[in-house]
Amino acid sequence: MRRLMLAFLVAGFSALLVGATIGPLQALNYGGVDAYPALRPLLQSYYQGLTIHGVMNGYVFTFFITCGLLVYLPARELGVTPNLTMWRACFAIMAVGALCVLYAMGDNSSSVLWTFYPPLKGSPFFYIGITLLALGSTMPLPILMDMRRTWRRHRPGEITPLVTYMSLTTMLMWGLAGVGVVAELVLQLDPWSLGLISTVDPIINRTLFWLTGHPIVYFWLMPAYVSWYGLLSRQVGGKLVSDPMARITFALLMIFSLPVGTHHQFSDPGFSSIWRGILVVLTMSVATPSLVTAFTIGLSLEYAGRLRGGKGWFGWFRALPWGDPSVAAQVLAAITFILGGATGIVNGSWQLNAIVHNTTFIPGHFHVTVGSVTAMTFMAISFWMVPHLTGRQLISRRLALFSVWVWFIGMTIFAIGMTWAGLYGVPRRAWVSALPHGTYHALYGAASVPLALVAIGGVLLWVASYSFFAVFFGTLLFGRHAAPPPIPFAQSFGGPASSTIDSPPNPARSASPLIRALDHIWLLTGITALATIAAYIPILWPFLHHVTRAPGWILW
Ligand code: HAS
Ligand code: HEM
Ligand code: CU
Repeated sequence: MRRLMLAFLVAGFSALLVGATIGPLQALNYGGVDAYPALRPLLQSYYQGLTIHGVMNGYVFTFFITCGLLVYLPARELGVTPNLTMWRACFAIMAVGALCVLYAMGDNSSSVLWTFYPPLKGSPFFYIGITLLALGSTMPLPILMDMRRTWRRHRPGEITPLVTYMSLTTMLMWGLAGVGVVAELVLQLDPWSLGLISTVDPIINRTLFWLTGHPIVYFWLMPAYVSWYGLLSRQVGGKLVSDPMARITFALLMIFSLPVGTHHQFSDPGFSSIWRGILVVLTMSVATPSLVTAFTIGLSLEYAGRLRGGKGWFGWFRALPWGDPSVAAQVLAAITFILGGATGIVNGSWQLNAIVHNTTFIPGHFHVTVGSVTAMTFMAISFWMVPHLTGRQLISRRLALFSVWVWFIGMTIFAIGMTWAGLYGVPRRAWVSALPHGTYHALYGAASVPLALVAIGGVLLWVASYSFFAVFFGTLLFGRHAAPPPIPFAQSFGGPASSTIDSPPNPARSASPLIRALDHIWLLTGITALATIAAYIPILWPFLHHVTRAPGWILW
């Protein structure tokens, strides 16, 4: 089990190594530096690089880490062995998928970006690879259900332990969400790329993509929350201040993630403005559990800081164990999410969306969500998990600390630059540095300060990521042997004491009726499915009655 978990970690971070090598080139592009001519024949175009960056970071890195973590942690929490054959199959299917997409992106046949909007047309290897990645990434769901069933047989009537509950709701959400992109791929893009059908409908496919493409951002976020709620409070020396709040957060994230996908399509034609208004309300609803998280995690940190002797308004914050790179990474990640959340709320407000859509404001937003919260929390996890799995000590805590601080500073400068430049109308996904010098300045001169920040942030991120990889791979290869640390499962107020399969019975004493109701995962599944159907029928209906038939385009 440990070796398999380690394989997931190594595969995930290897993908990040590729993605994080390319990212700064894109930041330099916005700063007016065109590195791409020098990179031929490795990369033929900016868009080939951008596709590799988005796919490796957004799909391969996140999927591998999450599919490892959300099986390993519950297995340890419950004291139940997961179905190892299925877990291995999950790894193998995703690995084959990742190799297929790498091949398709590498031979410059599929520069379709991470959203692969048709009518842009890539090679069959690309779409089949993504199909495998998507299917593989849902496999932890049956593994988790099976482990929970075994655990329940031994502990009838008890409430699911917290980490398992959070992992299960995450995977259930993702299993339901996957229907959109799998339908898009299996019914349209796979047969289209294989030449079995000649045209596809771009708008229906975009809608199916975002049915999965919005929930994917919570599939990136929720595993980080698993660590914040389930482990961080222990790592800082305190307790989670509310177990029920964690459960409510996950249940709400599960229910609200799916119906809001079309907030990525405010600028698309063809569906009613009433629905656009409803989407704004739904989007604000999906932000609510994160606001709850801000308070619950904030208070848990404060509680620990005061236990450690912190006094006054901010003393608790300084008293946190900042010398622990895993803690520093997660708290710094949480701070960046304040900007990430605020920009998300701007995006979700229909009228403001019209100003920021398709500008660099959007990548600005998501690098202080997935690029910081998810990436830094996963790094944080690796800092205790690699020693836990291998029995090797981190080669350097100082370098680990350095890497997360520089990542934090670099990502913040980068994101401020991107969001600010976006307000000047600088487009995203644009190879602006290839423009003649005068044209670049004529078009984007007004945004020169923010664009310089983007480039500076990018360079800092190179330093940060290579420092991190030195620690990660260095520890795997050269770390000194030491006793492996245990998993820092947190205790919490207001929840059932967590219980492994063989610990003494633990009657679910204090669980409120609400928490008991939330433990009925089929109820949550039903509500989510109904809300999603209700949200999507009125949007898809007009599209299905005005089908367009587009042949493929290859623009690179
Ligand atoms: Fe987003 C576009 C709306 C969250 C990722 N988003 C994107 C894209 C990505 C992405 C990748 O409505 C672009 C896709 C593409 O390529 O086109 N997003 C939101 C909203 C939220 C949100 C309302 N996004 C995320 C997360 C992501 C992510 C999370 C990845 C992990 N987003 C949008 C919209 C668009 C969009 C529109 C489409 C834009 C367009 O036009 O294309 C919310 O969930 C955010 C809620 C978050 C909060 C913050 C809570 C703060 C916390 C930290 C507390 C701090 C502590 C530290 C505890 C309300 C939890 C204590 C220390 C102290 C010092 C106090
Ligand atoms: C896009 C830079 C890390 C996910 C971009 C863009 C830039 C960038 C400048 C926008 C390109 C454009 O719109 O033309 C960086 C830098 C990083 C980094 C400097 C530091 C190493 C990450 C991480 C993730 C990520 C860690 C996710 C885990 C994405 C995605 C896109 C993107 C999904 C969208 C690609 C698209 O528009 O098709 N990145 N990034 N990036 N980045 Fe990053
Ligand atoms: Cu979204």
